[in-house]
Amino acid sequence: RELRSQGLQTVCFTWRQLQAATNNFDQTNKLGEGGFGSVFKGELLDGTIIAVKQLSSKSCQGNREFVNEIGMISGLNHPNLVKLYGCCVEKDQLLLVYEYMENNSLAVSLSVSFPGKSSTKLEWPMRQKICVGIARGLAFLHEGSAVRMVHRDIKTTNVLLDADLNAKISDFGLARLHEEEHSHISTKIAGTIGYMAPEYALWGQLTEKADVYSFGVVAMEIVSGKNNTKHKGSVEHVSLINWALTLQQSGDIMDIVDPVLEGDFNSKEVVRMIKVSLVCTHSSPSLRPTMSEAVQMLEGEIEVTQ
Ligand code: ACK
Repeated sequence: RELRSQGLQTVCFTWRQLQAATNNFDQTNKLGEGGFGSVFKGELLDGTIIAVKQLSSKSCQGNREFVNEIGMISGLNHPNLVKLYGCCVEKDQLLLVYEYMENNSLAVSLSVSFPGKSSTKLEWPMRQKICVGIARGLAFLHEGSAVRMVHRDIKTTNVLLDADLNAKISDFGLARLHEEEHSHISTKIAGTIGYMAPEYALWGQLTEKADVYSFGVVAMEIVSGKNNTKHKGSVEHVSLINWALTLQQSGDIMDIVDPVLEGDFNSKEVVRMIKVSLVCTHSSPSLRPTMSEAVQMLEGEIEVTQ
């Protein structure tokens, strides 16, 4: 009702349709789970493969995020955003229906060997394409669509890869509308430690530059092959970005690069990606580029200035 009153166009699936599509939410159809609940693979009668996210919590928070997610992305169309097909609110269930993404999340793809590919790891051209894809999706969210928004939870588990390894941003449960000109101060900080911009984590100062910071961390994970969360609190490295900065300052910038990529990349592109990651994670939000500038930097159309 709340969504209809906002005039939103979302396909309402019936419980029966989704039950049939997922073989009654059979465990063998389960793609995985997160704090929100479980995700099931399904097939609609017309052959469309779908992913059904079943929110487990009936708590206020789960409800709010559910309504928020639909409100934020229904009607948004971009090749780098996971498409929401619709939802179902029957039988006390909260279900979101998305396009199916064949190749897991970026977090999984960076950490495990890659089936069906010659290399056991994601090859450099793919990593470059994924990084630019995420940047394009975010640029669209920030500047390209009718509604402008901040995602607030950009991380490698929220980037999914389709059959052709196109990166698509998912999980809009925490997304917020972008506040024009001045920054919005949030009293409730939400997001993921390790990816959160310092000004947001410390003072709740929320602008699109908070996503730019998180993108920079993700870009560093892509180029280094290192898992940001594993670095957290480790004795060796305060954080992935600090570790990279130390290497950059000591003059060994190429030591940042994932060792499995040896000989497999164009070093100019790799250096560019490292620089973009570092400028995006600048401690001062005003010195971070916009996401469309980051796209141009990654593609070599404009220089990274810091
Ligand atoms: O990394 P994964 O394989 O990709 O495991 C997680 C899991 O569900 C919990 O989020 C997977 N997942 C989420 N949305 C989709 C989707 N649209 N298509 C395919 N898998 C998905 C995600």
